[in-house]
Amino acid sequence: MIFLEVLTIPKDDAIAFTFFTGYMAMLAASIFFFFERSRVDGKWKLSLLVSGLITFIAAVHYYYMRDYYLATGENPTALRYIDWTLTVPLMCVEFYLLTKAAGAKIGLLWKLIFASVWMLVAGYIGEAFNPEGGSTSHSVLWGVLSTIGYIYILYTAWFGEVAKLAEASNSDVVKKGVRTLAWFVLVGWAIYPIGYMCMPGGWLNVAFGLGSQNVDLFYNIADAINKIGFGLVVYNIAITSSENLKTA
Ligand SMILES: *C/C=C(C)/C=C/C=C(C)/C=C/C1=C(C)CCCC1(C)C
Repeated sequence: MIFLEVLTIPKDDAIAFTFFTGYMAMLAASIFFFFERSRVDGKWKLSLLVSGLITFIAAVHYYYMRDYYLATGENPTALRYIDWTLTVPLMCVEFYLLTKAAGAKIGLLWKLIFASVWMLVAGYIGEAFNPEGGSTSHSVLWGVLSTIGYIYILYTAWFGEVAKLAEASNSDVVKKGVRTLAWFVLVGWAIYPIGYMCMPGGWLNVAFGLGSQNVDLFYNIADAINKIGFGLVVYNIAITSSENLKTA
């Protein structure tokens, strides 16, 4: 007899639950962004396409991460970082597209992409090469190196080039929108290091006994907030300024 093993969610597994809802939410958001493209003014279509690509790339990775997690009970670290290495630079593209009308140069985009790749490569080394049983010094060293990239992006969004260009923009919608995205980077992105510190040897793991399964719990919640929320802010900017155009 052949038994086909069907993977289902155990009733008490909150992390599996967030993997499944995360997958569905990312997929639904992508369909929404792709369809809504037809309703916005031409200059916003690329921004909405990028919003949809961010959630779509995440949806595909969630599809695999869900199954990986159910089958092994482990953190899908490689899939997670492949997802982020594609989607975080696309979020940098969103900042660039929003500030382009105010004079943003392509160099700004490259600096943001470099900082995000730095942040993610260091984070990956921290997680994937954490010695068996967990090492605090390893996790702290790579966590701190990663944070340098994060702070650079944070600084650029709040006080640096992105903030200055948005301030100089003649559109109030863009000004307010970029400020909202900067809040996402400050508050929403800060959830990731919390998840990181739950790995074996990480500060929260050592100090409060938070198990390594919490890494995925924090990452899944943060991804939903940041990828879908970020996209909705961009959508809101696009639809509001398209409507302003129509009524003007
Ligand atoms: C859609 C995915 C996003 C927006 C991912 C963002 C990821 C981060 C901001 C990760 C940051 C990290 C640190 C600041 C230090 C510890 C290692 C990381 C990679 C978790």
